[in-house]
Amino acid sequence: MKTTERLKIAIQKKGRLNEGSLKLLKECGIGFSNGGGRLKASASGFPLDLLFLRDDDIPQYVQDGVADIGILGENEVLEKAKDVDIIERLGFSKCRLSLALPKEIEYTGPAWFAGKKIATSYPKITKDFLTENGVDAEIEYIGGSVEIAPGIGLAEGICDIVSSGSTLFSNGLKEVEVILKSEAVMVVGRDLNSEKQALLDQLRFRLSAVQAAKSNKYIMLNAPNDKVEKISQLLPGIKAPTVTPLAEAGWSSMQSVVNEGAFWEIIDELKLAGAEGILVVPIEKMIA
Ligand code: PRT
Ligand code: ZN
Repeated sequence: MKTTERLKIAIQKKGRLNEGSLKLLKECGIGFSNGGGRLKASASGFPLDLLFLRDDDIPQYVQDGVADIGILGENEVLEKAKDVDIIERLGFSKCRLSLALPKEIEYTGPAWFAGKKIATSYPKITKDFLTENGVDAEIEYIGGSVEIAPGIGLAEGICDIVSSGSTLFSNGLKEVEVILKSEAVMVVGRDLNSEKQALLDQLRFRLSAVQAAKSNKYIMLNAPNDKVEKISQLLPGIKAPTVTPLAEAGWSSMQSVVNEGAFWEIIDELKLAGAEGILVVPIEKMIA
């Protein structure tokens, strides 16, 4: 289909999501040049315009149609609760949103927070969690450096993003409840026209090829001919493995695709079955 439309994607201007978002687009064959920290850029390799925004603003802009799609943390999508749908989980910027307390406190479960004050930049998600657990606590919104709140007497506990846990640790806090496991996601507004929808489908096709490639590896190995059948059963692949004769009589080369997780489970079995010279290499794109 010929189209004059261009899809508009909002990504974080600077911060933890910026690099991962641009890398993912690049892996989808989409490049751009952004001289001088502009707000907007036109991509090459796909009819796409990029808008560089604060992540907090992305749900609103996508809801209003200023951008058609956006990449941001799931935590921010749920907190802002705008009219947008999550259509892809992108697997980077993984973190969790957790409740934390001074480490010396004995935590007894969500009821501990009843009548207490919790400092957070995520008042909605925190409130929803408390409501679900039937706990009535006071929420104190603060925009940043939430981890210092208990130390300065602003609140008894906090609800904040945790990644390695070192920020909590160095502030004498411990994580007591994980409210949300978050990662970067792609969101879409509710009314794309059909041309933009078709572009989005193409972009998602590229994304799925990139994501599939990341979770699979290409495996090559040598095997005695009489072991080929047994080894074939161990290698799931997209279809059956490719088997070609080696220059050495009685031996074959076998090639297949394996899920990265499954690879470590079958490696011992492959060796036991007689596989030698096993090579595992990354796949750049995978279309099943
Ligand atoms: O300027 P803008 O508003 O766009 O950026 P921002 O400052 O709001 O966001 P930014 O760039 O800090 O984070 C963007 C998104 O990255 C978040 O919404 C999360 O989805 C995700 N993310 C992943 C994180 C972290 N990891 C993270 N570690 N966001 C924040 N942190 C902070 C956290 O707030 C805490 O202070 O890092 C500290 C904890 O890290 P650890 O490793 O010490 O546990
Ligand atoms: Zn932000």
